Amino acid sequence: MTPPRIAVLTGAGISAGSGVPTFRDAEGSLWRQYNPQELATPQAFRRDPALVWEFYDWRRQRLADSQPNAAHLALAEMDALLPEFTLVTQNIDGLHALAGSKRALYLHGDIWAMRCTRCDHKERNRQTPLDPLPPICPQCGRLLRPDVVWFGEALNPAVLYHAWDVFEQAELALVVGTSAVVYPAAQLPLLTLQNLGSVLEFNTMRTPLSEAATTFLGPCEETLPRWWAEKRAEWGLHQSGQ
Ligand code: BJW
Ligand code: ZN
Repeated sequence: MTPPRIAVLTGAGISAGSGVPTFRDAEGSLWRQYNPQELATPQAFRRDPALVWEFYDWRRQRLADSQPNAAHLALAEMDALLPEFTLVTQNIDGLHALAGSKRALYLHGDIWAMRCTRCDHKERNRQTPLDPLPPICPQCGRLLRPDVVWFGEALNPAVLYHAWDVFEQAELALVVGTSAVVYPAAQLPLLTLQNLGSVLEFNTMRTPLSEAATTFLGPCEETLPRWWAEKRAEWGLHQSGQ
């Protein structure tokens, strides 16, 4: 049987099994009692750049020791074995790339990248902890900021249009570990449904998408590899490395 054209949307829940706090769970709110949703804004950065940088520096330090889990690895294998497959992630943690996913679209940027608030300087580094903090532009001496997309900021249009296209064309969308409340990402699986494709959701809880999707309730690091192992056999695909 030929595999369908597949689009995948991932969110913070896929990295929960790797020890990375999600945005909207209790642990995600533990950093000095701040709600991460209040720190991930341009207003917060304008008000107190040092505080926002400390938050990102803390997350970078936690991520430096994190490893991809079985859900990231299953998606990397899909990427290698399926002819028509695109992964779109809201995550900035870099764990998909570490798992071996080659063709991912990053909607919300990259925690390991930073850019100048004034000139066109951009850089990528994995230094933890950052020194100096906040980091300064080597080109013009102004503040650098994390190269991520905060609330109220526009996503990279080329990346977003590509993601729209992928979900519009998909016969099957897999939605993994996202609360499906942040737009425009949350709209993507709706495009697949509009075009009569199906949506499978892998989450520990039901979400606003669940009514229109088939939901596999449970940790995605268990449910997704199980689903993939079944489909891989059904579609006659061979496990990578064999
Ligand atoms: C597990 C699990 C396990 C746990 N296994 N599952 C339309 C309607 C309403 C509002 C808007 C709209 N359009 C735009 C907006 C405003 C806003 C928005 O969506 N607000 C909503 C909250 C209402 N959107 C924006 O502002 C966006 N920008 C925009 O639209 O700009 C317009 C514009 C155009 C032109 C010029 C200017 C502007 C930008 C959104 C950027 C979001 N950025 C963040 C921060 C990124 C950097 C960082 O990481 O620090 O992205 S916010 C945060 O939310 C982060 C995440 O990527 C994103 C999504 O969160 P996610 O991944 O879903 O995580 P959680 O924690 O919410 O959920 C985890 C899930 O996992 C849960 O469901 C758990 O149950 C589950 N789970 N363990 C499986 N083991
Ligand atoms: Zn600069």
